[in-house]
Amino acid sequence: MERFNSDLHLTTSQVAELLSVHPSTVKRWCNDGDLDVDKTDGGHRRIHLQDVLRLSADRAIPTFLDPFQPYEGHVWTAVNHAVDSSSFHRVHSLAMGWLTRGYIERLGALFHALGRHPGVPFHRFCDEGVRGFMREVGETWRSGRLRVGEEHMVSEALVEVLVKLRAEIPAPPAGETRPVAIVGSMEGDRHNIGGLCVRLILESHGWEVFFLGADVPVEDFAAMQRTRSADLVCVSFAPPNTAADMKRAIRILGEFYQDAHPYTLALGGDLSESPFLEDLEIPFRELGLFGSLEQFDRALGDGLGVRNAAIDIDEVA
Ligand code: B12
Repeated sequence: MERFNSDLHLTTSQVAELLSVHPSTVKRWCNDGDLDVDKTDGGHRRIHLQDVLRLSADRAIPTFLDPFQPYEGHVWTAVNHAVDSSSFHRVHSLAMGWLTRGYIERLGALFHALGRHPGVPFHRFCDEGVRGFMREVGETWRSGRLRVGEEHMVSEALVEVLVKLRAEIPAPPAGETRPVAIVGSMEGDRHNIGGLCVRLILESHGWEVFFLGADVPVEDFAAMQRTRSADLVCVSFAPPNTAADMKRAIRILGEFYQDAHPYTLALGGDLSESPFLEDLEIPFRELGLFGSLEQFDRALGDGLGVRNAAIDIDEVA
């Protein structure tokens, strides 16, 4: 039977990625005896995480696990599980444990590490990592096992993580004309983390975003669209708002719509049902309803909201 089923035995390429070095450097360290190495039944090298961390400490090579001492092993397995098995279950239970014990800085560091991990696309980080965890937080709060203060604390920590991740988005080339979007949460809705996720994904696609935050009067979306000549307006919804509130927003924005200032309207969030739109006037250039950032990311890649998205036929061919 294979001995190396432990999550803590790394392949040479995993070690290389963790230490930001070339795999051939790791092989040399193994051959020179700088790293203890074991072999699988099939003859492949396996290196224990603790040995990698010892080497990284000896040679002052930073890794994303540094802030988690002495829980590096837990974080390594949780993050790898999210990358390889597409399950954030371990990340969520680790984070929930830290939240209930008050290790909020560590929780923030975990989400920050996950949000910038090259193996986790940003839309998955938001849809499954952040939203999945916040649903658990909401349920735990509702059942009385989490205090309101703790729920506020974790919301603030995640806002901070998103702000940090935003600062790491590469700046667009100077002088480039960028498409413009207005992003905010529906009137009466104090939830703003979903809107922040939308802001970041747009900025990482090169958009200029005017972020209005939570609880924005519907007419203000229309007014800001006009003053900023925005190509896209994104409105975020969360319960206790309902599909009827979404429909109301579409109706009001439709009444304010001017053909001289065309734009695409994107609505999204965590509502249990979609609005019934058959009886509505839809004057917008396009209207998109999104249940996840994954769908939105795909639509942005397909040119959603970009005015006169010119397709260069030669380039496509
Ligand atoms: C954090 C939180 C709060 C915080 C918000 C802090 C903040 N800075 O945002 C505060 C304390 C303010 C709050 C207040 C309230 N909350 Co609250 N809250 C939550 C909680 C725990 C997490 C929400 C969250 O941030 N999720 C994470 C984000 C990333 O997820 P998301 O918003 O769904 O966004 C994702 C997608 O939907 C999508 N998306 C979102 N918007 C858009 C827009 C576009 C254009 C696109 C493309 C995509 C998109 O992208 C995101 C990434 O996947 C939820 C639990 C839950 N199940 O969601 C309860 C929850 C939503 N709240 C609830 C309640 C009851 C309330 C209050 C009424 C409590 C009270 N008595 O005061 C108030 C309502 C205030 C109001 N008028 O809005 C209930 C709603 C129940 C219901 N069905 O009515 C929930 C479900 C908790 C529960 N289990 O009971 N809340």
